[in-house]
Amino acid sequence: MKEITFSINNAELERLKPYYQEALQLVTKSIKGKSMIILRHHADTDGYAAGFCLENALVPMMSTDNLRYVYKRAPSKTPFYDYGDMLKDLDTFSVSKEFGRDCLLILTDMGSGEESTLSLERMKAAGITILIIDHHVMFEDTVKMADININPHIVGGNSELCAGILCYEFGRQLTDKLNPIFPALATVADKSKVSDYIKRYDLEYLRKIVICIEFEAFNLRYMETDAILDLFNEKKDVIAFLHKEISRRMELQKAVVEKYMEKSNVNGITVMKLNIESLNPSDFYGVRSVGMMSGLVEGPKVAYGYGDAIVKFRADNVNFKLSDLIKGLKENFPSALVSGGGHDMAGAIRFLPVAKNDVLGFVDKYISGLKPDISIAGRSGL
Ligand SMILES: [Mn+2]
Repeated sequence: MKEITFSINNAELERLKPYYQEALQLVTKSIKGKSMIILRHHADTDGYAAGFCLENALVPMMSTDNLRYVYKRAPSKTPFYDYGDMLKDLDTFSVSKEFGRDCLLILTDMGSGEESTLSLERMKAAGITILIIDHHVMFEDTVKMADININPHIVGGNSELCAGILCYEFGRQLTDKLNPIFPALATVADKSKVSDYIKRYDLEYLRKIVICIEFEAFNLRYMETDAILDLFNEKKDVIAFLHKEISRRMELQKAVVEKYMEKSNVNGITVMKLNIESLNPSDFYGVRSVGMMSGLVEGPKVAYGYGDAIVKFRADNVNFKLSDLIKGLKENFPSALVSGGGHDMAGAIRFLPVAKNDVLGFVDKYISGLKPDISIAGRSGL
């Protein structure tokens, strides 16, 4: 196998080389042996970018008349491996096994958190080989289930090398035909601070495409179609009319958020909160309310939207750490059945509605102990 080279200079990528090496060997061997490969990716811009980079690299290597016998790509609405999705995949794999095929599950931009443990354990027990390419915070018991993990957190890194970047660099080892706009769009969408990929593009142009992708990804939900590729392929006319309408609706939503949020100042931190369940919580514009809220002010801030069973956070310039908050909640209120994750400055916590007051009270207490810290840049905005 030829030597691994990356398109950018990055110390974490360098440290990930042995993991790339191992994963490339696994994938190449699986394709040669006509294994059934299921590729699951998070259904957001970063996840789609990651998924398409892998698909565009892997599929041309598959020599078969019937691609569906050896390959399937599916988006995942959740950043974890949903148990129902897993059962569906397991069913597909069991048919492949009957025809004597080995099976490889690839998860990208998802699958490293605690919520994926059981699904992965079930897959592992069925003898399925698992590769996870992700940048989310890793839960130890979860990542042990995978045969190989490519995750910057393994090598002391953080989440800045998002999945679109990790998979672009992976795909580049196998083909030189990948469009560099994939990692650029992923960088913008995930608010990564890696500047290498976006340099060659106009930032506003990338942002425009990203919001259109997020819109279509949202509406695709569980569907498997390639239509969204039009946007990654920069179809100008589609992007233009989509962006116009999305922007109009966003402005309307922003006005709602601005009117109904509660704003206060805690130790020099702007704290914004909003009852998101009383808005339009499940439509494209509604789910962006917390991001919108956090984008309304500059400086140290915590924005959170709460419902009966969820709190969503966006923090910036403050020593906020979602994993600490979740740990504290679990210790203090085991009966709230708290779960959640994501990134330290942006993510969600789920809990039982019966424990709402306990959880929200603890959240307020946690926030009142925070301090501004401009060295900690978060993922505020949309
Ligand atoms: Mn991501």
